[in-house]
Amino acid sequence: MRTHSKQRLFVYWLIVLALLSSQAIARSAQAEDGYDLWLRYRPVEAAWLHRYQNVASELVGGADGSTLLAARSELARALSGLLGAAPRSGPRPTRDGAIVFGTPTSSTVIAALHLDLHAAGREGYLVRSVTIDRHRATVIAANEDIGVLYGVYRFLRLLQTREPVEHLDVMSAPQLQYRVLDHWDNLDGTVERGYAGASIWDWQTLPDYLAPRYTDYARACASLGINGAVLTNVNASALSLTPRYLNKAAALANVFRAYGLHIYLSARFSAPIEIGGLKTADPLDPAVRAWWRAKADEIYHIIPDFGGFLVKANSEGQPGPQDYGRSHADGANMLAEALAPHGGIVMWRAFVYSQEQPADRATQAYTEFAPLDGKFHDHVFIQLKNGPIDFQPREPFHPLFGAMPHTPLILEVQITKEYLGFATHLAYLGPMWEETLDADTYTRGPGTTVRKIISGMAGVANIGADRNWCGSVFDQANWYAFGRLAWDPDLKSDAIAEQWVRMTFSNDPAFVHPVVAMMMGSREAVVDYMTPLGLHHQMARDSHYGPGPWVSGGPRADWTSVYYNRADAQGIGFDRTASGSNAVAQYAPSVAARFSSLGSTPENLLLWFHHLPWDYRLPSGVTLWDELVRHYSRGVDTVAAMRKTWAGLASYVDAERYTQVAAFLAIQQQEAQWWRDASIAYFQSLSHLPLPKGYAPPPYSLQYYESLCFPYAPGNPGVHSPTCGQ
Ligand code: BDP
Repeated sequence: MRTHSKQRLFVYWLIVLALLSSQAIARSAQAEDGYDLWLRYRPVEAAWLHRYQNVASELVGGADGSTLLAARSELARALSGLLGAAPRSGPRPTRDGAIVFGTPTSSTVIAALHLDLHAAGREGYLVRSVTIDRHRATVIAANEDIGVLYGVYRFLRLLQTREPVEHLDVMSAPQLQYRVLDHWDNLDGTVERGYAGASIWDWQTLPDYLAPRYTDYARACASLGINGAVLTNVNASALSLTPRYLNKAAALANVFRAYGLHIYLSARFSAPIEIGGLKTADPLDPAVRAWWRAKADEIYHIIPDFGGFLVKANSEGQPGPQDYGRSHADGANMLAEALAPHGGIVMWRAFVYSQEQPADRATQAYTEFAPLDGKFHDHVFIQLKNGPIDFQPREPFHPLFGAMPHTPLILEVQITKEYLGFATHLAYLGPMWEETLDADTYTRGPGTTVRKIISGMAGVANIGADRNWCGSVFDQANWYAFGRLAWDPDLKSDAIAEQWVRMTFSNDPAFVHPVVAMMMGSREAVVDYMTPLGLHHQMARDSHYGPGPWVSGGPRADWTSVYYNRADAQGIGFDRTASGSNAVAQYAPSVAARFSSLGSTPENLLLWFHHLPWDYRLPSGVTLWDELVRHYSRGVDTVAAMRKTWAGLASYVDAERYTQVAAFLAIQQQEAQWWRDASIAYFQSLSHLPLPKGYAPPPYSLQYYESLCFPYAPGNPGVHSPTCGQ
């Protein structure tokens, strides 16, 4: 009996232990809520532990200055997470495996190495395996402290992605000077085109409360080399330039400074009237000019490293210099003159088009800005969206990239997926941006690619107060890819995806390979089920949620879908050749010739440049109508395959992130089907053609799809009673 009860007790304790440890596992799985982004620093596998411990046993450096302290604290945090214990610290290497970090000025150990840091420039770094006092060490050196911090993140990335680190010699410097996130955040906490909850800037509690999240935001940005953040929406409120809000912005700048992150604000052109009490905002009026100069002085007094202004002027109803008969150059130069004495810049957007203008919307920015080339102040940068319309799933490159050789240009991309399925659709945007960077403008002969022309990249942020920052885990990859490409636009999007997957989920090749493949095909899937073969701007009015190829009427033609698809009983597509709007003429002659001829227009841009009959035969022999149906259906099939891939990977991912991705993929599949069916239903009502064999008809009538209405779709805070179903 007694032995029996002992056994029972033993079994009892075994069960208790099993329960406790399963709870611990559940808890650790729960901890993976996405907050840590790609900076998770989870323990490395046993096989790597010893190797990495041998190169990270001691920290030497980072005694003074907030940036070096940030570098030290990131190293300590990361190494204790990855290797289980924080390395010891000392003034010099005392054993093999020290990490020596700093600048020749901050570190005598580094100064004594006489490293050639010329190529590192102001923000770059060198990570090199060296011998110091007969001890093997890794030096992370730079000319400025911020380069050291960037180098630390590079070194940590090597560990996180399980690269060998014994023989390093990595020199890296950013190719682009401006690497900026544009937040479209409003002072009331809403976010225009935001799908990740409310704004992360809590204006109400600033400047007194500094949420830890602000530091984590800056860490994430610095880990990618992002060096600027525009805090406020391009549809700007003048209030953000009043002392109350400037003090709040200054508090954020104080947090960001250590991480090399400069803040910028969107400037409302009419601010001199709205908050300055002037009668005009005419950029040639001396009182207006004086007001902006005083405003710039005031800002720099409290934010000495302020980056400058981002301006949306005379665009979609925003005020601007044209309200006074002045040009964009007059307006931009006035602001530049106010900022330049302090080193600030103006990022002036070329996203302009006017409803009074009968010309093809795709041509209007070029028409207004190309003649102004060379007329801007040195501190003005013209910011261009990747394509001539508006962040569509696929656009050709913006013709202005090839038309302003005397003006520094910033490429603006949209990280938040306004037109690619919000946060619920898995669409990795790396390939899309790579496509733009790769585009050859031919303006100085072959090889004049967009990446060679630009001075900076701006990304419309997808960040909000959601616990996982971006609304979905896979949308974090787009923040990541933006930052990596802004540092080095030569990077390949598949390599970036692989790094991100390894850091965000797992280094196991059985997980990495299928997930990277899924990501790499995901943007094309969206193009397929939303806007194949060069179609564009086919989404629902205002909210941009779901399909709306039938959208017509309303306040302006260039906000409708029919304006862009031009579909009727005969055919579909926008003729932008010489027989149509002649937008092709805005490109260099060889590019114009390629887009003008049907034979040489890339098939994926066919209907962007050409209006074609439904029965037009593609080189494959398939008719345009059949090919459209095939693309719509292929998009849905790709999403179904992505779902299947993900379902097979559950064992590699914690339950919380796995479940959300799986659920979102299910939503994406439903919505891809909806896009396909609604688009086919509408276009078939015009073409009157049968579906090709084997393709299922839409399950509902066109009237049904047209009647769907979503007044509270996210990301559209300004519109209180959106029109539905038109
Ligand atoms: C469009 C958005 C709108 C923005 C505008 C812009 O729908 O919310 O204000 O771009 O970039 O894509 O200014």
